[in-house]
Amino acid sequence: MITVGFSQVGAESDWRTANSESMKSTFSEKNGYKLIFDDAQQKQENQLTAIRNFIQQEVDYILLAPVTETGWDTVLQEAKDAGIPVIIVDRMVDVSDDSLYTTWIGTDALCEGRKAAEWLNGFAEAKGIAASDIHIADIQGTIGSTAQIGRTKGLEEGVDKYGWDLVAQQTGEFTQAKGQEVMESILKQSGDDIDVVYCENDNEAFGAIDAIKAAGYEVGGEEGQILVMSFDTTNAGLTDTLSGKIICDTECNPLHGPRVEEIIKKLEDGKDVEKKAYVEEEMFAYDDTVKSVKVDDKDYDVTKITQEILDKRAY
Ligand code: GYE
Repeated sequence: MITVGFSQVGAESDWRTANSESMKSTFSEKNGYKLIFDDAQQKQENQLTAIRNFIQQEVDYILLAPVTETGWDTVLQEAKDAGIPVIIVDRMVDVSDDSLYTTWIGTDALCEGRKAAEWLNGFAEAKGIAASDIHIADIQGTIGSTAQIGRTKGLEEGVDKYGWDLVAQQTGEFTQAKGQEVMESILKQSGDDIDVVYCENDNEAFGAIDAIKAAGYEVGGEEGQILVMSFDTTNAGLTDTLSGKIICDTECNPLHGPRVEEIIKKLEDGKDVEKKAYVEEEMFAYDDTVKSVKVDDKDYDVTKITQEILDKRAY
C-alpha cells in the first residue's frame, strides 16, 4: 500500500471539485493507495501544516496543489530532508532550488491567456469592432496563483498589442460569490463602458453574469451585449457557452489523477520523470466566428460547443 499525502488548495470552484474527484478516485484503496487528503480552504498556512503532518506520518509521496507560487522553500526542504518525493500538481511553485520537488504537472496558464486574447482580437476583427471600442474588465483569479499570473499576463499582452482599454482589474478569488461582488462594483463605477468581461475561471463568470443581468445589461455576442469570456470549460461553464452567456471558454483540464499516478508508478520503478508536463487543452466558443487562434506560431482550433460535445465530456 503506497501512502500519498495530498494538500489541495480548497473547494473554491467546479474545476477544483473535478480535480479533487479525479485525485480521490485514482488514489483509492482499491487501486492500492492510502490517500491522506487535506483541503486547505485557500490558505497557505493550512498547506504548510498539512505537509508537515504528512512528513510526520512518513508518507511515501507528497502531492501539493499550491494556492500561490511563493513561500514553499522551507517546507519543501523539510520534505527533501525526510526523503519524501514531492509532486506539484496544477499550479506551480516558485522556489530557489527546483530539486525541492520531483516534478510538476499542470496547466500552461500563459498560453491559455494568450489564446483567449487572440480569440478576442479575431472576434473583434470579424465583427468590425474597433480596438478603441473594446473596454475590458478583468476579474482575476487568486492573486499570485499560477493560473491568475498566466491568464492576466496573456490578457495584458493583448491589451498592449491591440490597443484595447483595460478599464478594471480585481480579484474574484476564483469563486462565484466574489466574482459577482466584484462585477457589481465594477458596473457601478463603469457600467456603460464595459464591453468585455474577462473572467479567469467559470465560477467567476457565473457570478459576473448574475451581476450583469441584475444591473440591466445583457450578455452575449450581439451588438450592445457584454462579451463574457472564461476559463476551465467545466460542464456548467460549457452549458453557459452553449447558450451564449459565456462567449468563449478556454479549457484547463483538471483530471490530473491518472497523470500523477503514472508519474508515481515510474518513480516506483526507479525510472526518470520529466521535470514539467503540461496537459493538452482546447478552446470552445458559442459560435464559429473565430475558428482558430495562433499563439507562439502554433495554431489552436476553436470548437463551436454543441450539446453532443457537452454530453461526451468527462467533466
Ligand atoms: O482555473 C480555477 C481553480 O489552478 C487551474 O484554480 C486552477 C484554477 C482553475 O479554482 O477554477
